[in-house]
Amino acid sequence: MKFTKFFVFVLATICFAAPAMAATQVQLAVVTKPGSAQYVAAEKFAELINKRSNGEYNVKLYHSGSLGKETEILQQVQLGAIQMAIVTLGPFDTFVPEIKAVAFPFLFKDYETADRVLDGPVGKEALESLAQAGFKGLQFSENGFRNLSNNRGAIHSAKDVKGLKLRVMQSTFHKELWRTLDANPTPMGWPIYSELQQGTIDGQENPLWVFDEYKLYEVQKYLALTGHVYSVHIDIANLQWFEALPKETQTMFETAMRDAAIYQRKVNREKEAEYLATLKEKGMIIDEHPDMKSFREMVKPMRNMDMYKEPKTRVLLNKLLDATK
Ligand code: EAX
Repeated sequence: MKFTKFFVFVLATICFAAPAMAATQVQLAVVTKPGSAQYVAAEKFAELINKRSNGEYNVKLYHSGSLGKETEILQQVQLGAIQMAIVTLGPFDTFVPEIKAVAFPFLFKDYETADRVLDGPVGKEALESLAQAGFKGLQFSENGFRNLSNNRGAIHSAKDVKGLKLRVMQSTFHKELWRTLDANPTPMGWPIYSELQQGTIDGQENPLWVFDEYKLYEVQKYLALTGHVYSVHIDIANLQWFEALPKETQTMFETAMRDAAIYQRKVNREKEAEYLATLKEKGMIIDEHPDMKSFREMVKPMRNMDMYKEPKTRVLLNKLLDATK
């Protein structure tokens, strides 16, 4: 009797504990902190994978810069030191030049157009272009429309940007964009609170959630709702690692990331009005209707710049421009 009980106990331990013990860990990094847009997508993805794989896979999240800036995170995924990441598009363009086409200024007029194009065949093609740098592009999730803030003075039209010491992402495109607008752009990783506080830079540009989550209203006075670039995050895996997974696991990862992105975009959009209200309440001086015609005019020559002449970039940009019509 005693023996039988022991036997049942051992058997139960093996049956129930073994799958948990055997869980394969997947490391996923974001540069931002819990509560951020990247983290909301990452957390949802982890939850879905843990559930849908019945504990066979366990997604471990790294955040708050614990694995470095976004460029360093990309390098680690590239090397296979970690398997996955959710990274802002900006820093990708030093790895895959043509991906910058997706950030082309004023490309998407609204969220619906962004979803339609990025979830469609052209978006798929853009994701596939990441393979040349060793990335499996799984999905686009959302950072949001970027808005310009600064401490120097109110910015209503493009001419007010002249000489502004502006932090930009570590991105070829973003630097060029702000040069075209006559600002004085300095590429830096994230976060940038202390640089803004110390006045090393006058301004920066980011979606509204960033101002709230990172308390930028404490160190930035003027905000103009320029929405100049629809900023995405790209949800990636190390290509070699991903391709070595069983087919059905690959599908599970793809589907979970798609579902996580759809969920995260919805959350981001639903909260936008609330974010804006908070920034007003915190005393930021907000121009809700800057003269966007002046910005559009000034960035018009960009599409003929050298960086868009590279054939692959040109092709992708033209496809994107076509698809947004
Ligand atoms: O996602 O570096 C940036 O400006 C990003 O937009 C920021 O990490 C928030």
